[in-house]
Amino acid sequence: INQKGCVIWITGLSGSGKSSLACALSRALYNRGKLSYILDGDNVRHGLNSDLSFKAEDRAENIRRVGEVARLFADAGIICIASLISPYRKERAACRALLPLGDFIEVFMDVPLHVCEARDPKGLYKRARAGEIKGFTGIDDPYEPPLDCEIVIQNNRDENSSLSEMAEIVVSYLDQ
Ligand code: GGZ
Repeated sequence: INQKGCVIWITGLSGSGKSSLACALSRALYNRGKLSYILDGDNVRHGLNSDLSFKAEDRAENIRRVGEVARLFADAGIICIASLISPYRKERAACRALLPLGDFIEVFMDVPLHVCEARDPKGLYKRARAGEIKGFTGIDDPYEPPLDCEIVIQNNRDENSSLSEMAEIVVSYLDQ
């Protein structure tokens, strides 16, 4: 296999497009003959992390476990794409610290809350505003945006940047 493993860590609010970018990125890498694997928060929470809730300590554990699994993938030479809200800087930094310098690429989906809320693909923001979901990120639970990540993506899909263009931003970063 002609590739080196690494972790691409996509963080951002619910509805910011993390999962969509992860899929587009995986496709773009496949087209270049690169093997990747997606660890998506929403999916992993159905299996490996099905015992975890959304309270702070469980989110921290969710992130920790995904970080450890991502490291295993990277060790195996696979490009691991982790897409989780991962709202806390401390836990993201701990995941970064598991990898050799340069092998953890943090991507911030920089989408304003009001845009995510207007999209609301699963109606979760509506339910959070109605008080039916407690501790929803961005509404009544914190999100700490990265201060110095490798890539910032402004994802206002309707305006300019298409999914494949966003994926290309990450792919060209990896090419360097
Ligand atoms: C945030 C929640 C919550 C609460 C359910 N807060 O957009 P989605 O729906 O499909 O993805 C979100 C997913 C978040 O899981 P993560 O593992 O990425 O979160 S974290 O990194 O903070 O552990 C959202 C849904 O689960 N969801 N309840 N209270 N998102």
